[in-house]
Amino acid sequence: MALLSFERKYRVRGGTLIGGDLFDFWVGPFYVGFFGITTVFFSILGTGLILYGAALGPTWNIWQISIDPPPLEYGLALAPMMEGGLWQIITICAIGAFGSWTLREVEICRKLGIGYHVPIAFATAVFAYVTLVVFRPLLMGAWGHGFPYGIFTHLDWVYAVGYQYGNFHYNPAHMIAITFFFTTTLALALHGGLILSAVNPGRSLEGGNKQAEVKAPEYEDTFFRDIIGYSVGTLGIHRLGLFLALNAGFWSAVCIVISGPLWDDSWVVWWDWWLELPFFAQEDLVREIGDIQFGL
Ligand code: UQ2
Repeated sequence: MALLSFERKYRVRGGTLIGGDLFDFWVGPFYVGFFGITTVFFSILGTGLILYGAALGPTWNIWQISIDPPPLEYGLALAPMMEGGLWQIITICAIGAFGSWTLREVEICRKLGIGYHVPIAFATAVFAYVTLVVFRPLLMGAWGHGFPYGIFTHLDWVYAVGYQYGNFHYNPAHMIAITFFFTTTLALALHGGLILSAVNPGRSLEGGNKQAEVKAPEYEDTFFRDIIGYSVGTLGIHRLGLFLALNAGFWSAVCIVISGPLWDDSWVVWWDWWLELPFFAQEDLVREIGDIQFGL
């Protein structure tokens, strides 16, 4: 079915989560809905407040502009505007916009009668952000533990928090998250490469210099059976891809939320449980490895 006639078929009333028919319409190609309105509202308000904070701040240098969370002394209280209050309201706007966008995706899925995989994927990224600026600050008792909204200042924040826990690469959840990020890029590179190789196969072996015909999915399966004896399948690669990507975001949230609330020492030291295993617990060895860790 051509796209335009398909749009006529699916652009039907209903499927909304809130507001009934009130915002159930399209503007050009865009579905609006109640959550389209709230997305626009929170985005404009949040962006406006960032610009307001920048205007009151010391610099227009794009690299140095920063909207900072309140000092730790404010705990979980509301802070004055120029001492983190702006950051608090901007954070509410960001979560309002991301949440609205997620629910607008849900409404579109309901109209189309498709699964909720895309909003679930988006919500996982939102969850990682909310973990950084809400859940962890709540667990640690101060909004000041959120990260600042600035290009260089957020890098400085990651640097400072990373070294606060010794060497963040020793955080086991961080290790798992990184492994999922890398495996996601491996899977997407394999998948993108495989699809393009089948759709754009180049010149054929037998047909002289003739352009070869586009290949069917059997060829994709066969490539991987030939090379590693296994094909995960055309549906399977997408299940695998979604699984890998969701886990990358999820373990990122875990690795930061356990840093502080669950473990406030160096992540290097966390691995001492290994040295304390019965068959490994020899005091001289524990001391020796301890010395190596502290560079003695
Ligand atoms: C595959 C398949 C696809 C693919 C890819 C594979 C026909 C078009 C990429 C191969 C993927 C495998 C074997 C899994 C690799 C595992 C990890 C953890 C990266 O078989 O089916 O569909 O795109």
